[in-house]
Amino acid sequence: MKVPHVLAAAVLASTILLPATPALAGLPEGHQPPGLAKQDTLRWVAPKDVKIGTAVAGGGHHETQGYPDPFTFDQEYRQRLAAEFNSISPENQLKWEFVHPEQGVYRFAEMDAIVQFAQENKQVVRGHTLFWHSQNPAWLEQGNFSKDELRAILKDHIQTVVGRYAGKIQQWDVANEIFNDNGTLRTTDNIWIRELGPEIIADAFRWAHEADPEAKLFFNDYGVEGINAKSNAYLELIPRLQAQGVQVDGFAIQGHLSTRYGFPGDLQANLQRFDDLGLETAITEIDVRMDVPVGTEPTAAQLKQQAGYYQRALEACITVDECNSFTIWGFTDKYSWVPVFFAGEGEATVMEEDFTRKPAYYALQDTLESASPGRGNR
Ligand code: 9MR
Repeated sequence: MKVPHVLAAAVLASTILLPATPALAGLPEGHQPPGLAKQDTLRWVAPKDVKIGTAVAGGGHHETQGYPDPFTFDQEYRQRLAAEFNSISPENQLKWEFVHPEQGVYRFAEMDAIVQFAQENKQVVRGHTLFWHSQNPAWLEQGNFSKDELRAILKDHIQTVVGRYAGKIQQWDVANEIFNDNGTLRTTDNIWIRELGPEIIADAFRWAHEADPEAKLFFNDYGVEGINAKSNAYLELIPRLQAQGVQVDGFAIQGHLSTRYGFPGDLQANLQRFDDLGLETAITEIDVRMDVPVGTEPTAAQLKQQAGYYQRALEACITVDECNSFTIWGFTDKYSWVPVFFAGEGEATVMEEDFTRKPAYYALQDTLESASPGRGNR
């Protein structure tokens, strides 16, 4: 479907963060500002029902490490964020330590700015995350609260945060990484499960649903790409919660991959078995890291292997009916979390630090385009 000219002009205007002036609206179709190839961006070539997303860099990879918040100042970053994607996820800005830094004190400015950006650029937002063992503030983890107090703290947090963005967040990673690799619940490091028992998981979903009945509520985890003990645990848990009347809409697979390991060839079959339960599925944090010793560049073979992984993951998602959201965990190596966490590894995203598109970018673009030839989606 050809995108109507008026619509194209409006999107172009918001994409480059300029006011929609009559002059801009009157540009001939196909006219693009230098450096912004509007028509071949990922969101423009994606099938209509597929959201193509990225994490919005920011919030810091380590509390102890100086790290700029590119969303606030990097204009090229912002332009590409708007031009390429129709779904965005806060990388850190909604995690407890950022949004709830002191007891009873919420800091919403960063997330408000992301939500506003999404609205201006006609993007949906994935909320990440409400219930996790990591990136919790010290006041919470070391607070020695009673069970009743903890329950009230969690309820207040979920209702306040979900309620604030009701109608503005499409999907929530309500619970993140609740299982160990062997499929047992994280009863030690997850404060909620440890202190309040597994039943609290259902309550988290109930409170989120009450605060925004329209939002789609997900479990999200890593290491669940294939069929294994951890993904089996979700396959067993979700229908059990639903049978209790708890609203769970989807299962999300993060997808932090490495070229050191083979591609998880059973990804599609795994997504499909959740789809068969009537659930939505999503890929929420994909990146594909590789070995790049300091002072070296990735080889063409490495980049090709990486592109293949991105492509196969996207194909798996597109093939499964209700897998309609595919998010990369950052789109430029300039701000990727990977080198900070994995010494000697990096290059995990689809663009170089200077935003040059890598083979992985083109693999995504081709896959989206061939999934729905000629259909414009913004
Ligand atoms: O990308 C995030 C990085 O900036 C943080 O320092 C890190 C701390 O845990 O979290 C990263 O994002 C994680 C996400 O929230 C959950 N899945 C794993 C991601 C990569 O660690």
